[in-house]
Amino acid sequence: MTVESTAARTPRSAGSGSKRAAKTVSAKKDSAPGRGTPRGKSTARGKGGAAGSGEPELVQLLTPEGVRVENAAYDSYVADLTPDDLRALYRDMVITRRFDAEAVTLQRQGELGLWPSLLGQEAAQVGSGRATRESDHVFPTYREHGVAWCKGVDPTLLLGMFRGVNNGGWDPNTNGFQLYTIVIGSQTLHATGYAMGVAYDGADSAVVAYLGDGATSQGDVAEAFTFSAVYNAPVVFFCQNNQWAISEPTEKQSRVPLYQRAQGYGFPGVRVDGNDVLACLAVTKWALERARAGEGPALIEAFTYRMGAHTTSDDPTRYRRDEEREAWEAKDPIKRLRAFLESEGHADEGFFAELEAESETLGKRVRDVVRTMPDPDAMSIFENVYADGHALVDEERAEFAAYEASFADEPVNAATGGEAK
Ligand SMILES: Cc1ncc(C[n+]2csc(CCOP(=O)(O)OP(=O)(O)O)c2C)c(N)n1
Ligand SMILES: [Mg+2]
Repeated sequence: MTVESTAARTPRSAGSGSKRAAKTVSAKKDSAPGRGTPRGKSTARGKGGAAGSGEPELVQLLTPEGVRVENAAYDSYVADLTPDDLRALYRDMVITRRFDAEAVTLQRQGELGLWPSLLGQEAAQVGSGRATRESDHVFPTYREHGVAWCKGVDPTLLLGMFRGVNNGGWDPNTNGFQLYTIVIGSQTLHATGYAMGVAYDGADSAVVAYLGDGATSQGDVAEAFTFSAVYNAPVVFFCQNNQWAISEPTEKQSRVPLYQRAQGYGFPGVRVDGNDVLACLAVTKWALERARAGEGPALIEAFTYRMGAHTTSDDPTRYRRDEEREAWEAKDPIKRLRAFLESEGHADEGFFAELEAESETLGKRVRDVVRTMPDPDAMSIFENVYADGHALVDEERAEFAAYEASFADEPVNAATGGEAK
């Protein structure tokens, strides 16, 4: 298979009178750097380009300043977005960011043991999440709070695991959103196996496996790429390259841009502006459509930035510079969509004020729910280990029950408030 550059980022002066909600800026035809169309072709393709020009091109539909730019290959995937749809994408990102900030604060107050913030990655998650259909199945890492939101998982359910009161907190089958996975890269294999099953069933759905830049160094990911390619599995690997794997920068993980890895496995790879919600939506729709059409896997590298710490246990000031963060602040995903909505007259002050109030209400709900989460029954750890019973689990359950029961006879010390000594 060949990889061809199809980048077609072609700005010119703003047009007017477009019927589309998302007005575009287009360039003279002959200045378009790319070619080809993503629709219905099985050709491996990507944004290779950039011979001698440093960073490769990425698919971008909305500049950091909020100007819509034309992209011949991907425009059609967002052409039907109405002003309502655009406001909904904005709402998703704002709500997601507000929820995330609340979780960070709750961790700081001792209500959660740990929290991996998604700050800065809202567009990558909302764009890709909204590209999925209800029947599509998602395999997240531990940071996909925005995708969970898009799949309809109640945000408060995400917090139980980080409070240590359950091992996941939601049923993966209810919303097509698997449990969070901490073992880096392992979910790409789960997703591939699931996608192979989807193909065997002949189901009209696809699978999205989320992974980080660091995860691409895992053997599991290499195996997932191999299996998905040879089995032509309907899985989209959505890699959020947030530039860091804890304190390890991407350049120490790969000699080539990550999306180019796909070429060696025989499927297309595309780098997209991960802070551009429209571009993430368009590229993921493209990849999901071809997966559902039996054209196999694709790798999307969403080029973005982790604005916060790796988790609340991490201090990024020890390994990265303020200037780097500041440069990415100028590319903020929420600010750029707001600028676009305002310049197009798609949203007024009333909309933003209402959204602010809605976010505050969610914040309060999250606080209330977390603080009143009941402690789990000690024996519940044995539930959901296997779908059916298992002799070893039964044995361990009995052993633990006996251990717990051994405390029953211990004398209670009234002076310590009833605590046994
Ligand atoms: C198999 C495995 N090795 C190491 C770790 C420790 N670890 C937790 S997060 C992380 C970095 C992951 O980076 P990346 O894939 O870029 O995802 P990000 O956290 O940036 O979203 C590592 C090494 C782990 N959880 N699992
Ligand atoms: Mg990373």
